Amino acid sequence: MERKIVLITGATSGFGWATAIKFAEHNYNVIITGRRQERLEELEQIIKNTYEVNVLTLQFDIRKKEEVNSAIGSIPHAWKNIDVLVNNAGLALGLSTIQEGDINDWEIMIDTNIKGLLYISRGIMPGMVERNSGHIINIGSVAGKEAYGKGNVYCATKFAVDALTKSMRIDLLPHNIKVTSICPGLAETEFSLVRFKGDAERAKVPYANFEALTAEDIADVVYFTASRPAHVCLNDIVITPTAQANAHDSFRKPVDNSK
Ligand code: NDP
Ligand code: 8X3
Repeated sequence: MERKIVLITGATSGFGWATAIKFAEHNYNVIITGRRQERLEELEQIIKNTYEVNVLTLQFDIRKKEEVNSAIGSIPHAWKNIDVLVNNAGLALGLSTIQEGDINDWEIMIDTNIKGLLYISRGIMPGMVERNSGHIINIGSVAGKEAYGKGNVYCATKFAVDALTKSMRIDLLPHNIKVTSICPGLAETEFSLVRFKGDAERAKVPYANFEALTAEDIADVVYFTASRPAHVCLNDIVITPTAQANAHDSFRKPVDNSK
């Protein structure tokens, strides 16, 4: 049987990296994308050394529509029938009140998390429509379900992902295309290092005294979602660590300073 094909954006780290490995483990040919070419090559080698599947790397900045279009245009014929698109590339930049927000950070988040997702989806959806088959999995966030203090623009971008997921599901309904959003809570990846612009000490804080989700936890759910029977579409999945109830309420173990 012909192998299925998955395209994962933001596969150079975190959820995307783990998701690429998970789909390869399940015999998918994988298209991995991101800006960091050396990471793409490293992941390609890991997958090829471990699984008997094919890997295609596409290096581009998802904020740049010409780069996205040219990457999509460069996909060889044998790779064109993409079964699953995982819209994962994204980031938060900064954590500050809206009145003190950095406009440049806002633009990068909007360009990546909303416009980037739209650019790649616009390139891939027509093929799915033509084949009357496909699955789009958008990585949202608990931040797209409830706004939290200082989250403002990041939360807004993830609310947009939520709205786009719902809209895609409606518009793609006649074309037999599944659309899912997966909305994680706190997960330990490079996310906080990016949010705090390389400040490793500050990046540790969200995960202190707390068992966060791992990238593999999310990859499991992404694959589970993609592997349901043809007539089943999981619409919206919120997944948090057991110690987190929502975007606001987390339980952190008290620190024992007596030892
Ligand atoms: P990471 O920082 O580990 O990974 C982010 C990925 O996005 C990288 O592969 C990065 O690749 C890619 N990316 C970022 N900007 C661009 C760009 N301009 N062009 C192309 N690719 C880009 O974070 P996570 O794995 O945690 O995050 C993945 C997704 O999950 C994001 O959408 C995030 O908002 C969401 N999320 C994360 C949570 C968490 O707690 N970690 C919780 C809920 C949602 P490169 O830098 O090589 O371009
Ligand atoms: C990432 C989770 O709570 O840091 O989307 O915004 S949170």
